[in-house]
Amino acid sequence: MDHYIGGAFVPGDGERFVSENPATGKEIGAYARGEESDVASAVAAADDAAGAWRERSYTDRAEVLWDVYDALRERTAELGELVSRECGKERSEGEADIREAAHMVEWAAGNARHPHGDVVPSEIAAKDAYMRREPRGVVGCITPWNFPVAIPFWHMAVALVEGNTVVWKPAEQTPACAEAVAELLDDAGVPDGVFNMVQGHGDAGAAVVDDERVDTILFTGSAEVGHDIAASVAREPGKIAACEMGGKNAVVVTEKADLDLAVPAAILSAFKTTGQRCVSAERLIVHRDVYDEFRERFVSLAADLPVGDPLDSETFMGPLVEASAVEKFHRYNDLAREEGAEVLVDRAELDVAPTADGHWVGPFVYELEFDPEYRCLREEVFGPHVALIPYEGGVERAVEIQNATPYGLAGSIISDDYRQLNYYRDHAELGLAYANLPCIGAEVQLPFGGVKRSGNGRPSAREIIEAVTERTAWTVNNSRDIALAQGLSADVKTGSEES
Ligand code: UN1
Repeated sequence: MDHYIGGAFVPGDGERFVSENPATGKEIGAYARGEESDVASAVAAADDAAGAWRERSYTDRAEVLWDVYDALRERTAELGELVSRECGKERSEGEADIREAAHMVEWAAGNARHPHGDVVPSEIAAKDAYMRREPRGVVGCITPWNFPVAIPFWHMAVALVEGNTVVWKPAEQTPACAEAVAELLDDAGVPDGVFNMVQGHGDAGAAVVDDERVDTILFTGSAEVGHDIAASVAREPGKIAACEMGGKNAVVVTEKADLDLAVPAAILSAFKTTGQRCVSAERLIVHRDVYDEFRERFVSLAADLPVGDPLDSETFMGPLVEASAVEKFHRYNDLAREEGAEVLVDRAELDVAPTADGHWVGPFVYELEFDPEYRCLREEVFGPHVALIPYEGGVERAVEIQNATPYGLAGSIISDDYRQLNYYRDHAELGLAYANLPCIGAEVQLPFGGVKRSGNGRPSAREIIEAVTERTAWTVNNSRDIALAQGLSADVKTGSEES
């Protein structure tokens, strides 16, 4: 079935689109493209359900999610396999997607028994001052294909527990995963209209963004789309958007790095998920003193990483998600060559493709002296395309190179020197920073998002609460007299007739 609206799976009458396994080209399912009218029905259902849902207690709302949590835990292997089949991530990553979803649901539902808001002192002893959170209303969630179960729950779990109703437009590459998520919420007994899902493409997402009954937009995806959303939301008074977008992330390897740690950290950062995480590293900034050894070890691993069937336990990298991703990857590899790269590993066209119809590519690794003008060092490719950039001098220079992109999502420094770590901590422009680790693998209890072109707001975990709630500042007087703050006189002066 296509969409999930008002508590029921409903067929759409829009043009149909097909989801294909990126490793085999085989069809997984066909779904109706959501149209403006489908989005309008979903928003109407969410709007109707909002009043009753917000009246329930936090723990009551969380109850629905605990059933989802149990199902995610029980069905990790099965749902993880669906993720691997539909988006091409290797098996452990497919399962990690489900685990991350379960962690987010656990965090959000557990929150129902944690303090919400703050009690603050008042200037006046007889006054109580505190903040209360209220749901914003209808939350529109627009999510990417690369974490097709985890990221929807980043958005929706918190939004629902906080008392909002949801209209979700999943990625067009992963409709089968979206349907599985909708089934989980349906099985858990989410009340009709509280959760709605409309399959489809960017036009359906735009209809969610533009609907005036939608109060908050949560978006994780590309910078182009995120900036359009932020711009259109800014024109609508009262509506807000939290967007988390791409990156041109880097791992810095200083002359004080332990290369036994640096090399695997760089491999994982660049090639896990075939480079298709928003936090994947496409730049390795390596001190000249350790450069030759690092390059040799990195290149020999990259040249040999097993690329193949995501469901085969020997596989490190699955395919890219779709043909346009392969085309973009080749385009940026060509651009790197044009900009003067010395190519160190080129497995872009694999010698033996694991299947005839998959979107197969292998690692593309090159060396390039830093120049802030090079587009291949500034723009996101979203694939296994990585530059080795040697640097000389102190960690200050490495950080200058790290910051020389319009993005500021994730980054990592590999160093045993605490002064270098501290300099990086204080000067690298990042939303997610790592020391002696890959720059992937954030946990849900941390805020997730970036600075600069990478995002405004953090559409995940703790920080989502800010986007899906209003805070009402309450001041309550416990006296029969009125005393005002700032020494303001509370005297009500009498009229001038007597004088
Ligand atoms: C993304 O790449 O879009 O930090 C999200 C990580 C994961 C989430 C990645 N927990 O790598």
